[in-house]
Amino acid sequence: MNDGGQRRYGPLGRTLVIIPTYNEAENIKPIVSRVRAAVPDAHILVADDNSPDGTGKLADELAAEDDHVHVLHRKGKEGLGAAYLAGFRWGIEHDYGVLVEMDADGSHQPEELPRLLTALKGADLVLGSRWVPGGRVVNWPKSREFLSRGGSTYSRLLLDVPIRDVTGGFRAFRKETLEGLGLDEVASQGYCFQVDLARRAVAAGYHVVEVPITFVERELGDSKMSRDIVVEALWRVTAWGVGSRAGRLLGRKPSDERP
Ligand SMILES: Nc1nc2c(ncn2[C@@H]2O[C@H](COP(=O)(O)OP(=O)(O)O)[C@@H](O)[C@H]2O)c(=O)[nH]1
Ligand SMILES: [Mg+2]
Repeated sequence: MNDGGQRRYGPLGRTLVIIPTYNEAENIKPIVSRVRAAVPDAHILVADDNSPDGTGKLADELAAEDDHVHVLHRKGKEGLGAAYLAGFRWGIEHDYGVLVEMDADGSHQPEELPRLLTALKGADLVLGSRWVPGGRVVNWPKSREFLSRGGSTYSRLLLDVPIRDVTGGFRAFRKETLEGLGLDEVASQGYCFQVDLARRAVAAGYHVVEVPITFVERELGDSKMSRDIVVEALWRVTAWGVGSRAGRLLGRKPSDERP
């Protein structure tokens, strides 16, 4: 993370809020209307993995009556990461200047989006953060808070990323930032997708800013968090950390040996 102090940032361009969905039938209409009210100029892309509960069809109904709403129908459940990658590609192709990640379940409050977008005027990437001063979580079981804080701390230390909330999923990217992250090589499927993008942004020297948010646990529908997702995150983060440390050690060797 550089300080960004010397940089001049271009205008933001049009905003696309990408909302990945899998079985969010109770949540999709309320969340779309909250986004429309909070950021009326922004467009929304629902990236639905053929939800068995008909979320995709509900999204189609919203799109039919509102030209700011779009739907990307995907063939089946392939994880959050794959849905976002497809959404980013769609957004870049359609020439949006800002791409936002946001959950469908109300945990990320659309009313906080204007603050993220304001911060993006002086940054390459803005992260909504639960774990900076002013950030908080509401109604989260202690076990989830422990997992999230632990995952962030482990990732921060192992990957040397100076970010307090590395796993969060309420984020605003400039298009150019996404284009510089090497998205074609991203293999992460579940929530470690977020860690992967954060570490790539830091490694590429982008100016990353954390903005405090209030994360509210969902009231309707079920979490898709699973043991497999945690296991994937743990092994990938560990492999990245060990790999980059080993690389640095090997990289340093020739100069160490120089007389
Ligand atoms: N398209 C798609 N969306 C997903 C998938 N898994 C989770 N999501 C969505 O990602 C967001 C976050 O998931 P959620 O279950 O709320 O996770 P939690 O907040 O960590 O418990 C929600 O909008 C989900 O519907 C998936 O495999 N495909
Ligand atoms: Mg959630």
